[in-house]
Amino acid sequence: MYRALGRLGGRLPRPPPSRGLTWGAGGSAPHLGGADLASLPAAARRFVEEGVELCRPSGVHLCDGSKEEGDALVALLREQGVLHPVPKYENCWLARTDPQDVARVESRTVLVTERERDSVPPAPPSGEPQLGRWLSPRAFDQAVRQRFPACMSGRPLFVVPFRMGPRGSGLARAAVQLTDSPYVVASMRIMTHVGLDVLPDLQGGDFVRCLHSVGRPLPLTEPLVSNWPCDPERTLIAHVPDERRIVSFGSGYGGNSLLGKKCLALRIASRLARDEGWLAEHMLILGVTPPSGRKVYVAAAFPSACGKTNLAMMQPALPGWSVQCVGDDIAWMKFDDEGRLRAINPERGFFGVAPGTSPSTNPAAMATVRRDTLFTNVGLGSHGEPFWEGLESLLPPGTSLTDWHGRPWALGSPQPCAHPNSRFCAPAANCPSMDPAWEDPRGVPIDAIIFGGRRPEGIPLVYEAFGWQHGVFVGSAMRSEATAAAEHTGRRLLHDPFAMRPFFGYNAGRYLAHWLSLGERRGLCLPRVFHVNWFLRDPSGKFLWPGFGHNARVLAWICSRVAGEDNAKEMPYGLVPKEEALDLRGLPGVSYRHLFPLDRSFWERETRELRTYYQENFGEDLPREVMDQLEALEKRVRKI
Ligand code: GTP
Ligand code: SPV
Ligand code: MN
Repeated sequence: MYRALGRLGGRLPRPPPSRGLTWGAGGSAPHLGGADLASLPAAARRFVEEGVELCRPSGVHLCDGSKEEGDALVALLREQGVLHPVPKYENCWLARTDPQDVARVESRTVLVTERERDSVPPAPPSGEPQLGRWLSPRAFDQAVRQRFPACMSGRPLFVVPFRMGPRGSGLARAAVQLTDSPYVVASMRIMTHVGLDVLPDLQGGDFVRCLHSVGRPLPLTEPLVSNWPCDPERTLIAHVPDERRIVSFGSGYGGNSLLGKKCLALRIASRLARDEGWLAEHMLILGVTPPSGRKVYVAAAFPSACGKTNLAMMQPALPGWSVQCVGDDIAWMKFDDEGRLRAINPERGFFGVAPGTSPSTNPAAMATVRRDTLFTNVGLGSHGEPFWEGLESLLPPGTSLTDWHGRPWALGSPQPCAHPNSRFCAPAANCPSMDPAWEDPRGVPIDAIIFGGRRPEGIPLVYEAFGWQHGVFVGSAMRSEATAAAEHTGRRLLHDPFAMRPFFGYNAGRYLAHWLSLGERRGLCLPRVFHVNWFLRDPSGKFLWPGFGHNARVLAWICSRVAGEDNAKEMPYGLVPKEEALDLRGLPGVSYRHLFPLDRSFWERETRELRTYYQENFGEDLPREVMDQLEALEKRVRKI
């Protein structure tokens, strides 16, 4: 469907060169060096030619992933006024976006399939669809035609060959992103493996095709805001899973534009995973080692801005325990020949929430961002240090501050200094707590899967599911307070099954069926399933649980369950630690009773709302087993 569109742009402005580096029209080559386009395998070259024909860039640069290229990109971005130095840190830079381009835009993110039902369950009777948006191929063609022709005029096109996943892993995937944003290229170089060694993997044509434009051809018809090109009115992030294709227009930030992340590694990959019998999940991966005992790897799904990065990099507040990080956002998992679930992190960097990150909450992240980091929408101190909410105590006396808009800012101002969804983009290799196996092509063996969300009341600190089907139900029933990672506002509770609500690459009902089907397969060693909630609050709004490093206390109980200890008691919603099985020593004011509430009216409300949610959003695509689990829970709640 999309190949035809390439022709709409007319003939190639000039044939790609047979040798040499970058080529450009009328001497406007970006002079960034770069590799010979002729080195591209034929299928990739055709993809580039189609992109050029459609978008009409001023030149083409094939990225080689070299250090020189990185330096040249930074120089270009500084010249364009996009990057500003962060001189107190080493090779660190700050970008400030147009305030209209600060987070993922879920309302403009779509799946394109012939049949609507392949993308989403039947439409809810009222209100907005919650489990993804479908666009017909015809409407998609039209949307592309309205946006892409000549959209890169005056800007160079970067060809970014990249791989997600460690070299040699059966799960790793090759891809090519075409983009007119050097900021995106600089970020992709941190988040994925970019390099010419990916080219051989493109040979068979089996690579994910990613096309991205900020949508601001030159000359500009209106001035940029903060030197940040974007077109919020016409933003569209489209996925064509049948063609392994991603097309993104109008935004230059985060998951909208770093197409390896949510678009490829979750939406496209979840579809591949279903077809091929594996799992692509919005999960961190960590290894936890008890003082004496075997290391346990866990994968945990929390919605955006609910604590994945913090948990993945946690320094345990329990003496003798250690936690090591494999990944902070995405897990690709497959059962091996012995029936063990093995996980890889398809990414090579962190795109982490800045506010709240501090030496006391996440020292590993603070160490990680000291060098080679791109900060976006954080504040800047006059000594050349990045600043955000949570770092107040680090400020040298007399520091003056600039907020994320680049305006003077004073402590105590009503508006935050850093945007709530400001982020750091940093190489994982910088993180002092990376697991020795984080790039192991075989992945790490997963013994437990943890779900969680921001639940101010009713949901206990931790519970274990009764079994696999109940575990799938627990994942499907996840809810969490809205966060700044997308355009939602306020403290509203959103349903977010498996933390995948914005990232399903196909019908969410079939996704649940895929998870259930693993429970039916013979010979698999299924991980135990847990649910955690670090975010219980007292009536005054204060957190009841200290969180962060203290979450190791919960991991310790999870490890004991994996080891087969008999230290749980049954509640209507699942298994909780016996009082003596959860180490709460040294936590004054934290009471077991408050962390494990059991309130019949809460659970009546919760199950009622869940039933309505399932009916309205999944309709007949909800697997029977999930409804059976809800009915069983309703029955247990009636007995409270
Ligand atoms: P995405 O990158 O958007 O997917 O978010 P994430 O899931 O990685 O969340 P992250 O770890 O960045 O945490 C987001 C926010 O939650 C930050 O402001 C943290 O300070 C806060 N947070 C994380 N863990 C805890 C915790 O254990 N307790 C409390 N109270 N806050 C936490
Ligand atoms: C999220 O929203 O879950 C993120 C940020 O990790 S983004 O990469 O923008 O999707
Ligand atoms: Mn994160």
